[in-house]
Amino acid sequence: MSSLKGHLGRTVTARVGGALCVGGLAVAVVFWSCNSTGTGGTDRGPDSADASVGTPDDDGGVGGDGGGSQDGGSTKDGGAAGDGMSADASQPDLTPLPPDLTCIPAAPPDVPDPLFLDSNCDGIDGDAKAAVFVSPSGDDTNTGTAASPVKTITKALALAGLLGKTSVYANKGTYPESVSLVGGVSIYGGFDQSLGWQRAAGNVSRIQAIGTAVSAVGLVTETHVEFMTVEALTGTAGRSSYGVFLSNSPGPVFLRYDQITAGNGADGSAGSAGVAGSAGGNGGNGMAGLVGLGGPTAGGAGGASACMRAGGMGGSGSAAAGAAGVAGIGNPGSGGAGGKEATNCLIMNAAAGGNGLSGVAGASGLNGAAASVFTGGTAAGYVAMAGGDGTGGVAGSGGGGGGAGGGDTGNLFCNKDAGGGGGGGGAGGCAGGAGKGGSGGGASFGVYLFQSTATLTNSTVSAGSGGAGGKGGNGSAGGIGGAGGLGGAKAGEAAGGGLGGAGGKGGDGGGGAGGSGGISYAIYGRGASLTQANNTTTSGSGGVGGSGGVSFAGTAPAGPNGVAGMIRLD
Ligand SMILES: [Ca+2]
Ligand SMILES: [Ca+2]
Repeated sequence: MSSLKGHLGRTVTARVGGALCVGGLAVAVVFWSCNSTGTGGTDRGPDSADASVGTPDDDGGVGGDGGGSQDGGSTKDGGAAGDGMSADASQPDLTPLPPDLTCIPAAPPDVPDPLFLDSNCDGIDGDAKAAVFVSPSGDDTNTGTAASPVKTITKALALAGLLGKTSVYANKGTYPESVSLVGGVSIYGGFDQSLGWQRAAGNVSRIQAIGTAVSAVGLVTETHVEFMTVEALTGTAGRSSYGVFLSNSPGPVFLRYDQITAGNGADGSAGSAGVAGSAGGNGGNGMAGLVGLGGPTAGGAGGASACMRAGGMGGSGSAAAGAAGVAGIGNPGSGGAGGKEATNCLIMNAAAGGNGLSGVAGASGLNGAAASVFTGGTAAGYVAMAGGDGTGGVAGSGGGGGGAGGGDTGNLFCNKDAGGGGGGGGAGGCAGGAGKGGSGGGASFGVYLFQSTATLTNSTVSAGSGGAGGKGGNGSAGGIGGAGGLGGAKAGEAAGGGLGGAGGKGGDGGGGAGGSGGISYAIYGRGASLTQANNTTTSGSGGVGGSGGVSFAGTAPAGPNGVAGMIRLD
Protein backbone atom coordinates (compact mmCIF):
# COMPACT_ATOMS: atom_id res chain seq x y z
CA MET A 1 0.00 0.00 0.00
CA SER A 2 1.19 3.47 -0.65
CA SER A 3 -0.47 6.61 0.35
CA LEU A 4 -0.22 10.12 -0.95
CA LYS A 5 -2.21 13.27 -1.22
CA GLY A 6 -4.18 13.81 -4.36
CA HIS A 7 -4.43 17.23 -5.90
CA LEU A 8 -7.77 17.80 -4.21
CA GLY A 9 -6.38 17.05 -0.83
CA ARG A 10 -7.62 13.50 -0.71
CA THR A 11 -5.51 10.61 0.34
CA VAL A 12 -5.01 8.18 -2.47
CA THR A 13 -4.22 4.65 -1.61
CA ALA A 14 -3.09 2.09 -4.10
CA ARG A 15 -2.48 -1.57 -3.83
CA VAL A 16 -0.45 -3.14 -6.56
CA GLY A 17 -0.56 -6.83 -6.20
CA GLY A 18 1.55 -6.68 -3.10
CA ALA A 19 4.31 -4.84 -4.92
CA LEU A 20 5.72 -1.57 -3.74
CA CYS A 21 4.46 1.38 -5.69
CA VAL A 22 5.54 4.97 -5.53
CA GLY A 23 2.97 7.40 -6.76
CA GLY A 24 2.81 11.07 -7.39
CA LEU A 25 0.05 13.39 -8.44
CA ALA A 26 0.25 16.73 -10.08
CA VAL A 27 -2.73 18.81 -11.02
CA ALA A 28 -4.70 16.77 -13.47
CA VAL A 29 -1.67 14.65 -14.19
CA VAL A 30 -1.10 11.28 -12.73
CA PHE A 31 1.92 9.14 -12.98
CA TRP A 32 2.83 6.03 -11.21
CA SER A 33 6.08 4.21 -10.87
CA CYS A 34 5.82 0.70 -9.71
CA ASN A 35 8.54 -1.85 -9.45
CA SER A 36 6.14 -4.57 -10.36
CA THR A 37 5.71 -3.07 -13.78
CA GLY A 38 8.08 -3.14 -16.62
CA THR A 39 9.68 -6.30 -15.48
CA GLY A 40 7.11 -8.39 -17.23
CA GLY A 41 4.94 -11.15 -15.95
CA THR A 42 4.66 -9.87 -12.42
CA ASP A 43 1.03 -9.10 -12.59
CA ARG A 44 -0.44 -10.94 -9.65
CA GLY A 45 -3.94 -11.32 -10.81
CA PRO A 46 -7.01 -9.17 -10.87
CA ASP A 47 -6.74 -6.23 -8.61
CA SER A 48 -9.89 -6.89 -6.76
CA ALA A 49 -8.40 -5.11 -3.83
CA ASP A 50 -8.40 -1.90 -5.75
CA ALA A 51 -10.30 0.35 -3.50
CA SER A 52 -12.21 1.75 -6.43
CA VAL A 53 -14.06 -1.47 -6.78
CA GLY A 54 -17.40 -1.86 -5.24
CA THR A 55 -17.87 1.44 -3.56
CA PRO A 56 -18.18 4.34 -5.93
CA ASP A 57 -15.22 6.58 -5.84
CA ASP A 58 -14.00 5.91 -2.38
CA ASP A 59 -10.43 5.62 -3.51
CA GLY A 60 -10.07 9.09 -4.77
CA GLY A 61 -10.60 7.80 -8.20
CA VAL A 62 -7.22 6.38 -8.82
CA GLY A 63 -7.53 2.97 -10.28
CA GLY A 64 -4.60 2.08 -8.22
CA ASP A 65 -3.37 -0.79 -10.26
CA GLY A 66 -0.15 0.84 -11.16
CA GLY A 67 -0.57 2.14 -14.60
CA GLY A 68 -2.66 -0.54 -16.07
CA SER A 69 -0.39 -3.40 -15.54
CA GLN A 70 -2.50 -5.11 -12.96
CA ASP A 71 -5.57 -6.08 -14.79
CA GLY A 72 -4.90 -9.73 -14.55
CA GLY A 73 -2.62 -9.98 -17.45
CA SER A 74 -5.37 -9.81 -19.96
CA THR A 75 -6.31 -7.11 -22.36
CA LYS A 76 -9.54 -6.29 -20.67
CA ASP A 77 -8.66 -2.65 -20.37
CA GLY A 78 -10.72 -2.28 -23.50
CA GLY A 79 -8.97 0.70 -24.98
CA ALA A 80 -9.00 0.75 -28.72
CA ALA A 81 -5.78 0.31 -30.59
CA GLY A 82 -4.02 3.53 -31.08
CA ASP A 83 -6.03 5.51 -28.61
CA GLY A 84 -2.98 6.55 -26.73
CA MET A 85 -3.80 4.50 -23.71
CA SER A 86 -1.11 2.40 -22.24
CA ALA A 87 -2.73 -0.94 -22.50
CA ASP A 88 -4.33 -1.21 -25.85
CA ALA A 89 -5.46 -4.59 -26.81
CA SER A 90 -3.01 -4.55 -29.64
CA GLN A 91 -0.08 -4.05 -27.37
CA PRO A 92 1.52 -6.10 -24.64
CA ASP A 93 -0.34 -5.68 -21.45
CA LEU A 94 2.61 -4.92 -19.29
CA THR A 95 3.84 -1.94 -21.16
CA PRO A 96 7.09 -0.70 -19.74
CA LEU A 97 7.23 2.61 -17.98
CA PRO A 98 6.39 5.36 -18.38
CA PRO A 99 2.80 4.34 -18.16
CA ASP A 100 -0.01 6.03 -19.92
CA LEU A 101 -0.96 9.22 -18.13
CA THR A 102 -4.73 8.91 -18.41
CA CYS A 103 -5.83 5.34 -18.64
CA ILE A 104 -5.40 3.00 -15.75
CA PRO A 105 -7.34 -0.15 -16.39
CA ALA A 106 -8.95 -1.48 -13.30
CA ALA A 107 -11.75 -3.74 -12.35
CA PRO A 108 -15.12 -2.14 -12.75
CA PRO A 109 -16.88 0.01 -11.96
CA ASP A 110 -15.31 3.12 -13.32
CA VAL A 111 -17.17 5.92 -11.62
CA PRO A 112 -16.63 9.59 -12.27
CA ASP A 113 -14.02 10.65 -9.76
CA PRO A 114 -12.32 13.84 -8.71
CA LEU A 115 -9.23 13.04 -10.73
CA PHE A 116 -11.33 12.33 -13.79
CA LEU A 117 -9.65 9.02 -14.44
CA ASP A 118 -10.89 6.70 -17.10
CA SER A 119 -10.18 3.52 -15.22
CA ASN A 120 -12.06 1.24 -17.56
CA CYS A 121 -10.58 2.84 -20.66
CA ASP A 122 -13.82 3.45 -22.46
CA GLY A 123 -12.69 6.94 -23.28
CA ILE A 124 -14.38 8.85 -20.50
CA ASP A 125 -14.20 9.15 -16.76
CA GLY A 126 -17.01 6.83 -15.83
CA ASP A 127 -18.71 3.98 -17.53
CA ALA A 128 -20.45 5.13 -20.68
CA LYS A 129 -22.56 1.98 -20.79
CA ALA A 130 -23.95 2.55 -17.31
CA ALA A 131 -25.06 6.12 -17.86
CA VAL A 132 -27.61 8.28 -19.53
CA PHE A 133 -26.05 11.39 -21.03
CA VAL A 134 -27.67 14.78 -20.76
CA SER A 135 -26.80 18.10 -22.30
CA PRO A 136 -28.59 21.45 -22.43
CA SER A 137 -28.32 21.17 -26.20
CA GLY A 138 -29.76 17.65 -26.20
CA ASP A 139 -33.29 16.53 -26.90
CA ASP A 140 -35.57 14.62 -24.57
CA THR A 141 -36.63 12.40 -27.45
CA ASN A 142 -33.04 11.21 -27.82
CA THR A 143 -31.83 7.85 -26.58
CA GLY A 144 -29.52 9.21 -23.93
CA THR A 145 -26.27 7.80 -25.24
CA ALA A 146 -23.13 9.89 -25.47
CA ALA A 147 -23.93 10.51 -29.10
CA SER A 148 -27.59 11.24 -28.42
CA PRO A 149 -28.00 13.05 -25.08
CA VAL A 150 -31.33 14.06 -23.65
CA LYS A 151 -31.98 17.67 -22.69
CA THR A 152 -33.18 17.55 -19.11
CA ILE A 153 -31.82 15.83 -16.05
CA THR A 154 -35.36 14.90 -15.10
CA LYS A 155 -35.71 13.00 -18.34
CA ALA A 156 -32.28 11.46 -17.93
CA LEU A 157 -33.16 10.17 -14.46
CA ALA A 158 -36.40 8.66 -15.71
CA LEU A 159 -34.64 7.06 -18.63
CA ALA A 160 -31.93 5.67 -16.38
CA GLY A 161 -34.55 4.10 -14.16
CA LEU A 162 -36.24 2.63 -17.20
CA LEU A 163 -33.04 1.26 -18.71
CA GLY A 164 -31.49 0.04 -15.47
CA LYS A 165 -28.63 2.49 -15.66
CA THR A 166 -26.98 3.80 -12.52
CA SER A 167 -25.82 7.23 -13.53
CA VAL A 168 -26.54 10.41 -15.37
CA TYR A 169 -23.58 12.24 -16.86
CA ALA A 170 -24.21 15.92 -17.33
CA ASN A 171 -22.56 18.09 -19.92
CA LYS A 172 -21.47 21.51 -18.78
CA GLY A 173 -24.15 24.16 -19.02
CA THR A 174 -27.27 25.15 -17.16
CA TYR A 175 -30.30 22.94 -16.56
CA PRO A 176 -33.26 25.14 -15.62
CA GLU A 177 -35.23 22.54 -13.73
CA SER A 178 -35.99 21.41 -10.23
CA VAL A 179 -34.55 17.92 -10.04
CA SER A 180 -36.14 15.16 -7.97
CA LEU A 181 -33.59 12.48 -7.36
CA VAL A 182 -34.28 8.88 -8.34
CA GLY A 183 -32.95 6.31 -5.91
CA GLY A 184 -29.87 4.54 -7.19
CA VAL A 185 -29.32 6.90 -10.09
CA SER A 186 -26.39 9.20 -9.43
CA ILE A 187 -25.75 12.50 -11.17
CA TYR A 188 -22.24 13.52 -12.15
CA GLY A 189 -21.34 16.82 -13.71
CA GLY A 190 -18.24 18.34 -15.22
CA PHE A 191 -18.39 16.68 -18.61
CA ASP A 192 -17.72 18.42 -21.90
CA GLN A 193 -19.62 16.91 -24.76
CA SER A 194 -17.68 18.93 -27.29
CA LEU A 195 -14.49 17.24 -26.15
CA GLY A 196 -15.76 13.69 -26.28
CA TRP A 197 -17.32 13.94 -22.82
CA GLN A 198 -14.01 14.58 -21.10
CA ARG A 199 -14.27 16.01 -17.62
CA ALA A 200 -12.51 19.01 -16.16
CA ALA A 201 -12.88 21.04 -13.01
CA GLY A 202 -13.75 24.13 -15.02
CA ASN A 203 -16.79 22.52 -16.60
CA VAL A 204 -19.82 23.77 -14.67
CA SER A 205 -22.96 21.66 -14.83
CA ARG A 206 -25.61 23.77 -13.15
CA ILE A 207 -29.07 22.84 -11.92
CA GLN A 208 -31.02 26.02 -11.43
CA ALA A 209 -34.56 26.42 -10.17
CA ILE A 210 -36.74 28.77 -8.21
CA GLY A 211 -37.43 27.48 -4.72
CA THR A 212 -35.86 24.02 -4.63
CA ALA A 213 -33.08 22.95 -6.96
CA VAL A 214 -32.53 19.30 -5.97
CA SER A 215 -34.83 17.24 -3.79
CA ALA A 216 -35.53 13.72 -2.66
CA VAL A 217 -38.44 12.42 -0.66
CA GLY A 218 -38.48 8.83 0.55
CA LEU A 219 -35.25 7.91 -1.20
CA VAL A 220 -33.86 4.66 0.18
CA THR A 221 -31.00 3.75 -2.13
CA GLU A 222 -27.47 5.12 -2.25
CA THR A 223 -27.42 8.02 -4.63
CA HIS A 224 -24.74 10.54 -5.49
CA VAL A 225 -24.76 14.08 -6.75
CA GLU A 226 -21.21 15.05 -7.58
CA PHE A 227 -19.42 17.87 -9.31
CA MET A 228 -22.70 19.65 -9.77
CA THR A 229 -23.49 23.29 -9.26
CA VAL A 230 -26.86 23.39 -7.55
CA GLU A 231 -28.50 26.77 -7.47
CA ALA A 232 -31.89 27.61 -5.98
CA LEU A 233 -33.30 31.03 -6.79
CA THR A 234 -35.49 33.27 -4.67
CA GLY A 235 -39.21 32.74 -5.08
CA THR A 236 -42.12 34.95 -4.13
CA ALA A 237 -44.61 35.38 -1.30
CA GLY A 238 -42.71 33.80 1.55
CA ARG A 239 -41.38 30.83 -0.38
CA SER A 240 -38.31 29.18 1.06
CA SER A 241 -35.24 28.39 -0.96
CA TYR A 242 -33.46 25.01 -0.76
CA GLY A 243 -30.29 24.10 -2.63
CA VAL A 244 -30.74 20.44 -1.71
CA PHE A 245 -33.86 19.21 0.11
CA LEU A 246 -33.95 15.69 1.51
CA SER A 247 -36.93 14.38 3.44
CA ASN A 248 -37.39 10.91 4.87
CA SER A 249 -34.52 9.75 2.72
CA PRO A 250 -32.15 7.30 4.43
CA GLY A 251 -30.44 6.97 1.05
CA PRO A 252 -27.64 7.49 1.82
CA VAL A 253 -27.21 10.51 -0.37
CA PHE A 254 -23.69 11.60 -1.20
CA LEU A 255 -23.11 15.23 -2.07
CA ARG A 256 -19.50 15.69 -3.08
CA TYR A 257 -17.51 18.25 -5.00
CA ASP A 258 -20.67 20.30 -5.36
CA GLN A 259 -21.33 24.02 -5.34
CA ILE A 260 -24.66 24.39 -3.58
CA THR A 261 -26.31 27.78 -3.29
CA ALA A 262 -29.73 28.73 -2.00
CA GLY A 263 -31.40 32.02 -2.80
CA ASN A 264 -32.93 34.31 -0.25
CA GLY A 265 -36.18 33.33 1.38
CA ALA A 266 -38.93 35.40 -0.14
CA ASP A 267 -40.47 38.13 1.95
CA GLY A 268 -43.83 37.43 3.52
CA SER A 269 -46.92 39.29 2.44
CA ALA A 270 -48.51 42.05 4.45
CA GLY A 271 -51.84 41.29 6.11
CA SER A 272 -54.80 43.22 4.83
CA ALA A 273 -56.25 46.02 6.92
CA GLY A 274 -59.70 45.69 8.38
CA VAL A 275 -62.61 47.37 6.69
CA ALA A 276 -63.97 50.37 8.56
CA GLY A 277 -67.38 49.92 10.14
CA SER A 278 -70.28 51.86 8.59
CA ALA A 279 -71.88 54.59 10.60
CA GLY A 280 -75.39 53.97 11.84
CA GLY A 281 -78.18 55.88 10.12
CA ASN A 282 -79.89 58.72 11.95
CA GLY A 283 -83.34 58.26 13.30
CA GLY A 284 -86.16 60.21 11.66
CA ASN A 285 -88.06 62.97 13.44
CA GLY A 286 -91.48 62.27 14.78
CA MET A 287 -94.41 63.98 13.17
CA ALA A 288 -95.65 67.07 14.97
CA GLY A 289 -98.87 66.86 16.95
CA LEU A 290 -102.11 67.94 15.35
CA VAL A 291 -104.58 70.44 16.67
CA GLY A 292 -108.18 69.40 16.38
CA LEU A 293 -107.37 66.09 14.81
CA GLY A 294 -107.00 62.64 16.13
CA GLY A 295 -103.91 61.70 14.16
CA PRO A 296 -102.22 59.50 13.76
CA THR A 297 -98.90 61.27 13.85
CA ALA A 298 -96.19 58.95 12.71
CA GLY A 299 -93.16 58.25 14.76
CA GLY A 300 -89.80 58.83 13.14
CA ALA A 301 -88.25 55.91 11.33
CA GLY A 302 -85.44 54.11 13.00
CA GLY A 303 -82.03 54.77 11.53
CA ALA A 304 -81.01 52.35 8.85
CA SER A 305 -78.12 49.94 9.38
CA ALA A 306 -75.78 48.08 7.08
CA CYS A 307 -75.25 45.49 9.82
CA MET A 308 -78.69 44.66 11.20
CA ARG A 309 -78.51 47.20 13.98
CA ALA A 310 -81.34 49.57 13.01
CA GLY A 311 -82.77 52.07 15.47
CA GLY A 312 -86.24 51.61 16.80
CA MET A 313 -89.14 53.48 15.28
CA GLY A 314 -90.72 56.26 17.27
CA GLY A 315 -94.15 55.67 18.69
CA SER A 316 -97.06 57.16 16.81
CA GLY A 317 -99.25 59.76 18.41
CA SER A 318 -103.01 60.09 18.49
CA ALA A 319 -105.72 61.70 20.60
CA ALA A 320 -105.25 58.85 23.05
CA ALA A 321 -102.15 57.87 24.96
CA GLY A 322 -99.00 57.97 22.89
CA ALA A 323 -97.60 54.70 21.65
CA ALA A 324 -94.29 53.55 23.00
CA GLY A 325 -91.26 53.67 20.83
CA VAL A 326 -89.85 50.46 19.45
CA ALA A 327 -86.63 49.13 20.94
CA GLY A 328 -83.49 49.46 18.91
CA ILE A 329 -82.08 46.21 17.58
CA GLY A 330 -79.72 44.71 20.06
CA ASN A 331 -80.99 47.02 22.77
CA PRO A 332 -84.08 45.50 24.41
CA GLY A 333 -86.39 47.80 26.33
CA SER A 334 -84.91 50.86 24.79
CA GLY A 335 -88.13 52.24 23.30
CA GLY A 336 -89.45 55.27 25.11
CA ALA A 337 -92.79 55.06 26.87
CA GLY A 338 -95.80 56.70 25.29
CA GLY A 339 -97.18 59.74 27.08
CA LYS A 340 -100.45 59.58 28.98
CA GLU A 341 -103.35 61.32 27.31
CA ALA A 342 -105.24 64.33 28.63
CA THR A 343 -108.92 63.79 29.29
CA ASN A 344 -109.62 67.26 30.40
CA CYS A 345 -108.46 70.11 28.27
CA LEU A 346 -108.72 72.50 31.14
CA ILE A 347 -106.09 70.64 33.06
CA MET A 348 -103.81 69.99 30.06
CA ASN A 349 -102.23 67.01 31.73
CA ALA A 350 -101.12 65.06 28.68
CA ALA A 351 -97.62 63.67 29.20
CA ALA A 352 -94.77 63.91 26.76
CA GLY A 353 -93.48 60.74 25.23
CA GLY A 354 -90.48 59.16 26.90
CA ASN A 355 -87.09 59.33 25.24
CA GLY A 356 -85.70 56.25 23.66
CA LEU A 357 -82.58 54.83 25.29
CA SER A 358 -79.31 55.14 23.47
CA GLY A 359 -77.69 52.10 21.99
CA VAL A 360 -74.76 50.40 23.67
CA ALA A 361 -71.35 50.63 22.09
CA GLY A 362 -69.97 47.42 20.71
CA ALA A 363 -66.84 45.87 22.22
CA SER A 364 -63.60 46.34 20.40
CA GLY A 365 -61.68 43.44 18.95
CA LEU A 366 -58.30 42.18 20.08
CA ASN A 367 -54.96 42.37 18.41
CA GLY A 368 -53.67 39.21 16.84
CA ALA A 369 -51.32 36.84 18.67
CA ALA A 370 -47.63 37.03 17.98
CA ALA A 371 -46.22 34.72 15.34
CA SER A 372 -44.52 31.58 16.65
CA VAL A 373 -40.80 31.24 16.78
CA PHE A 374 -39.06 28.50 14.81
CA THR A 375 -38.91 25.22 16.67
CA GLY A 376 -37.79 22.81 13.98
CA GLY A 377 -38.18 21.80 10.38
CA THR A 378 -40.80 19.38 9.11
CA ALA A 379 -40.97 16.69 6.48
CA ALA A 380 -42.47 19.29 4.19
CA GLY A 381 -39.75 21.78 4.95
CA TYR A 382 -39.66 25.06 6.78
CA VAL A 383 -43.03 26.39 7.81
CA ALA A 384 -43.16 30.16 7.54
CA MET A 385 -45.09 31.47 10.51
CA ALA A 386 -47.76 34.09 10.09
CA GLY A 387 -48.80 36.60 12.69
CA GLY A 388 -52.21 36.08 14.22
CA ASP A 389 -55.22 37.83 12.80
CA GLY A 390 -56.89 40.53 14.88
CA THR A 391 -60.49 40.04 15.87
CA GLY A 392 -63.22 42.33 14.68
CA GLY A 393 -65.23 44.62 16.89
CA VAL A 394 -68.86 44.11 17.80
CA ALA A 395 -71.51 46.37 16.24
CA GLY A 396 -73.18 48.96 18.45
CA SER A 397 -76.82 48.45 19.24
CA GLY A 398 -79.60 50.60 17.84
CA GLY A 399 -81.15 53.42 19.83
CA GLY A 400 -84.73 53.02 20.94
CA GLY A 401 -87.48 55.02 19.35
CA GLY A 402 -89.01 57.78 21.42
CA GLY A 403 -92.53 57.37 22.70
CA ALA A 404 -95.28 59.50 21.26
CA GLY A 405 -96.68 62.29 23.29
CA GLY A 406 -100.03 61.82 24.88
CA GLY A 407 -102.99 63.16 22.96
CA ASP A 408 -106.04 65.06 24.07
CA THR A 409 -109.09 62.94 23.87
CA GLY A 410 -111.36 66.02 23.58
CA ASN A 411 -114.74 66.58 25.16
CA LEU A 412 -117.65 68.93 25.17
CA PHE A 413 -115.42 71.89 25.66
CA CYS A 414 -112.41 71.18 23.53
CA ASN A 415 -111.30 69.48 20.39
CA LYS A 416 -109.24 66.48 20.47
CA ASP A 417 -105.60 66.86 19.57
CA ALA A 418 -103.00 64.30 18.51
CA GLY A 419 -99.74 64.02 20.36
CA GLY A 420 -96.42 64.31 18.53
CA GLY A 421 -94.81 61.16 17.23
CA GLY A 422 -91.69 59.87 18.87
CA GLY A 423 -88.31 60.34 17.24
CA GLY A 424 -86.73 57.33 15.62
CA GLY A 425 -83.74 55.77 17.24
CA GLY A 426 -80.32 56.02 15.59
CA ALA A 427 -78.83 52.84 14.21
CA GLY A 428 -75.85 51.28 15.87
CA GLY A 429 -72.47 51.73 14.22
CA CYS A 430 -71.10 48.69 12.50
CA ALA A 431 -68.04 46.86 13.75
CA GLY A 432 -64.59 47.81 12.64
CA GLY A 433 -62.82 45.05 10.73
CA ALA A 434 -59.71 43.30 12.00
CA GLY A 435 -56.32 43.43 10.41
CA LYS A 436 -54.96 40.13 9.12
CA GLY A 437 -51.64 38.83 10.30
CA GLY A 438 -48.65 39.23 8.06
CA SER A 439 -47.33 36.00 6.54
CA GLY A 440 -43.92 34.67 7.48
CA GLY A 441 -40.82 35.19 5.43
CA GLY A 442 -39.33 32.20 3.68
CA ALA A 443 -36.16 30.50 4.87
CA SER A 444 -32.96 29.79 3.03
CA PHE A 445 -31.11 26.47 3.31
CA GLY A 446 -28.10 25.34 1.34
CA VAL A 447 -28.82 21.76 2.41
CA TYR A 448 -31.98 20.76 4.30
CA LEU A 449 -32.23 17.31 5.83
CA PHE A 450 -35.26 15.85 7.56
CA GLN A 451 -34.94 12.27 8.78
CA SER A 452 -32.36 11.73 6.08
CA THR A 453 -28.83 10.47 5.76
CA ALA A 454 -26.28 12.41 3.80
CA THR A 455 -22.55 12.58 3.31
CA LEU A 456 -21.47 16.06 2.36
CA THR A 457 -17.84 16.56 1.50
CA ASN A 458 -15.54 18.79 -0.49
CA SER A 459 -18.37 21.12 -1.32
CA THR A 460 -19.29 24.74 -1.02
CA VAL A 461 -22.65 25.33 0.60
CA SER A 462 -24.22 28.78 0.75
CA ALA A 463 -27.50 29.97 2.13
CA GLY A 464 -29.08 33.31 1.38
CA SER A 465 -30.91 35.43 3.88
CA GLY A 466 -34.27 34.73 5.41
CA GLY A 467 -37.19 36.68 4.01
CA ALA A 468 -38.72 39.49 6.01
CA GLY A 469 -41.99 38.81 7.78
CA GLY A 470 -45.04 40.56 6.40
CA LYS A 471 -46.48 43.51 8.26
CA GLY A 472 -49.69 42.93 10.12
CA GLY A 473 -52.76 44.73 8.82
CA ASN A 474 -54.17 47.63 10.75
CA GLY A 475 -57.46 47.30 12.59
CA SER A 476 -60.17 49.67 11.51
CA ALA A 477 -62.47 51.87 13.52
CA GLY A 478 -66.03 50.90 14.20
CA GLY A 479 -68.75 53.11 12.77
CA ILE A 480 -70.31 55.86 14.82
CA GLY A 481 -73.90 55.41 15.94
CA GLY A 482 -76.69 57.33 14.27
CA ALA A 483 -78.32 60.25 16.03
CA GLY A 484 -81.80 59.85 17.41
CA GLY A 485 -84.63 61.72 15.76
CA LEU A 486 -86.51 64.57 17.41
CA GLY A 487 -89.90 64.00 18.83
CA GLY A 488 -92.87 65.64 17.13
CA ALA A 489 -93.91 68.95 18.67
CA LYS A 490 -96.86 69.24 21.01
CA ALA A 491 -100.08 70.63 19.66
CA GLY A 492 -103.08 72.11 21.50
CA GLU A 493 -103.54 70.15 24.65
CA ALA A 494 -101.57 67.17 23.28
CA ALA A 495 -97.97 66.62 24.29
CA GLY A 496 -94.86 66.19 22.16
CA GLY A 497 -93.04 62.97 21.31
CA GLY A 498 -89.89 61.76 22.96
CA LEU A 499 -86.42 61.78 21.45
CA GLY A 500 -85.08 58.78 19.69
CA GLY A 501 -82.04 57.23 21.31
CA ALA A 502 -78.68 57.47 19.62
CA GLY A 503 -77.15 54.36 18.15
CA GLY A 504 -74.15 52.85 19.89
CA LYS A 505 -70.71 53.08 18.33
CA GLY A 506 -69.35 49.99 16.63
CA GLY A 507 -66.33 48.34 18.22
CA ASP A 508 -62.93 48.83 16.65
CA GLY A 509 -61.15 45.99 14.96
CA GLY A 510 -57.89 44.59 16.31
CA GLY A 511 -54.66 44.72 14.38
CA GLY A 512 -52.96 41.74 12.81
CA ALA A 513 -49.57 40.62 14.16
CA GLY A 514 -46.46 40.70 12.04
CA GLY A 515 -45.15 37.56 10.37
CA SER A 516 -41.93 35.91 11.48
CA GLY A 517 -38.68 36.50 9.69
CA GLY A 518 -37.35 33.54 7.76
CA ILE A 519 -34.34 31.63 9.01
CA SER A 520 -31.04 30.93 7.27
CA TYR A 521 -28.69 28.00 7.59
CA ALA A 522 -26.07 26.69 5.24
CA ILE A 523 -26.85 23.21 6.54
CA TYR A 524 -29.93 22.33 8.55
CA GLY A 525 -30.93 18.92 9.75
CA ARG A 526 -33.62 17.48 11.95
CA GLY A 527 -33.37 13.84 12.83
CA ALA A 528 -30.64 13.76 10.24
CA SER A 529 -27.52 11.65 9.99
CA LEU A 530 -24.92 13.91 8.48
CA THR A 531 -21.33 13.09 7.71
CA GLN A 532 -19.44 16.09 6.52
CA ALA A 533 -15.90 17.21 5.91
CA ASN A 534 -13.90 19.65 3.86
CA ASN A 535 -16.80 21.93 3.13
CA THR A 536 -16.98 25.67 2.92
CA THR A 537 -20.21 27.11 4.28
CA THR A 538 -21.75 30.54 4.05
CA SER A 539 -25.01 31.67 5.56
CA GLY A 540 -27.03 34.82 5.32
CA SER A 541 -28.89 36.70 7.98
CA GLY A 542 -32.27 35.92 9.46
CA GLY A 543 -35.22 37.80 8.09
CA VAL A 544 -36.61 40.73 10.05
CA GLY A 545 -39.97 40.10 11.66
CA GLY A 546 -42.89 42.05 10.29
CA SER A 547 -44.24 44.94 12.33
CA GLY A 548 -47.62 44.61 13.94
CA GLY A 549 -50.73 46.29 12.66
CA VAL A 550 -51.94 49.40 14.43
CA SER A 551 -55.33 49.53 16.04
CA PHE A 552 -57.16 51.66 18.62
CA ALA A 553 -56.13 49.06 21.16
CA GLY A 554 -52.47 49.70 20.42
CA THR A 555 -50.00 48.05 18.13
CA ALA A 556 -50.18 44.34 17.52
CA PRO A 557 -47.06 42.24 18.21
CA ALA A 558 -44.25 42.27 15.71
CA GLY A 559 -43.03 38.97 14.31
CA PRO A 560 -39.84 37.42 15.69
CA ASN A 561 -36.69 37.85 13.68
CA GLY A 562 -35.42 34.77 11.93
CA VAL A 563 -32.42 32.94 13.34
CA ALA A 564 -29.36 32.19 11.26
CA GLY A 565 -26.20 30.16 11.38
CA MET A 566 -23.88 27.88 9.46
CA ILE A 567 -25.01 24.49 10.68
CA ARG A 568 -27.89 23.48 12.90
CA LEU A 569 -28.83 19.94 13.71
CA ASP A 570 -32.05 19.53 15.71
CA1 LIG B 1 -13.21 7.26 -12.93
CA1 LIG C 1 -14.33 5.09 -18.24
